[in-house]
Amino acid sequence: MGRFPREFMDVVEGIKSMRIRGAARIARAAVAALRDVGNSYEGSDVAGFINYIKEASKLLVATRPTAVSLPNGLRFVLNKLLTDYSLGVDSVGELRDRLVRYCDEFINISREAADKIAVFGARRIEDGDILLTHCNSSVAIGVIKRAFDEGKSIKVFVTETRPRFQGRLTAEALSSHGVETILIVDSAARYYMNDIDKVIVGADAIAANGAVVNKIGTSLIALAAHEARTSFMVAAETYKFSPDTLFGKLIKIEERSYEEIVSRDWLNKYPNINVKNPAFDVTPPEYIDLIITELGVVSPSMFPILIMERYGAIYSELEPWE
Ligand code: RI2
Repeated sequence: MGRFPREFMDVVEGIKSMRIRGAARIARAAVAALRDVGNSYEGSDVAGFINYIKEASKLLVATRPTAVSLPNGLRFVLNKLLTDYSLGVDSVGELRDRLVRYCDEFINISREAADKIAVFGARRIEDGDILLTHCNSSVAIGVIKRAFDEGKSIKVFVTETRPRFQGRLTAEALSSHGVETILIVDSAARYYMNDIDKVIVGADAIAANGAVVNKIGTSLIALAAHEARTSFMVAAETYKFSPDTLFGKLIKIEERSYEEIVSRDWLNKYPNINVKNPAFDVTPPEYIDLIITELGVVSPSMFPILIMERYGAIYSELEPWE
């Protein structure tokens, strides 16, 4: 048996393999796993407990590199816990209780943020709008469902989102909610763009210049929307902000296995073919009209200002799990 319980390692593997996926969901799953692993810690050595939590956090952070919601969720919890520890909270029982409280706090903040974004975002959708969405963003879906629930008659084009077809999940979710849904291949986005009133997508990370990192293909859709003068909206919680980008670091784009695109057998027949599979791309702020956050709706250039005003100097060179 390894250092961590099987249930914990299942979550780590689940995030890596994308059984648990979607930026908001992986942040909540990681924080919940940290809470549970802390709860299962046996022993009374406080330094040992802190070390255990840091090690568990490192494993979670290493699962997927792009969705900054995951490290941000862990930072939220660990910064509070380590402050308590440095201020002299010195029993494992007390630290464990606080860990549980901070984890639950983050999970609630995340859920409430999505609810608020749905309210703010739905106000930007008008009766009769034809929308387009890409991939499977729980937050963008929340906005669309809310607009529908408010009685607006809307129609949604959904891209299938190759190579993993998360768009099918979106089509299932929207159609079973009663929303008129049209599933298209990703490359049909420009073909239909003149019929679309608004594009709405989620985000895995947002940079200090307001650029949005989201599922591969998003930036092509944004380009087509820009050309057609179709409004392009992003629905994202403030914890999708990447603090590293304030200091010139780039958001790492996850490169996934070629086997998500072609089989190993097929590729073995053509040794000169190289397959690339980046999971995300970057949409520049010029192509984004607005970002819907739980604190309100802002232009991409206002997004970092909003973050700094709300959270202050949030950057620290040393990660709490280091
Ligand atoms: P919510 C997903 O990433 C998609 O890129 C989606 O747009 C984004 O996370 C945000 O999703 P993946 O895990 O946080 O499918 O809005 O690679 O649910």
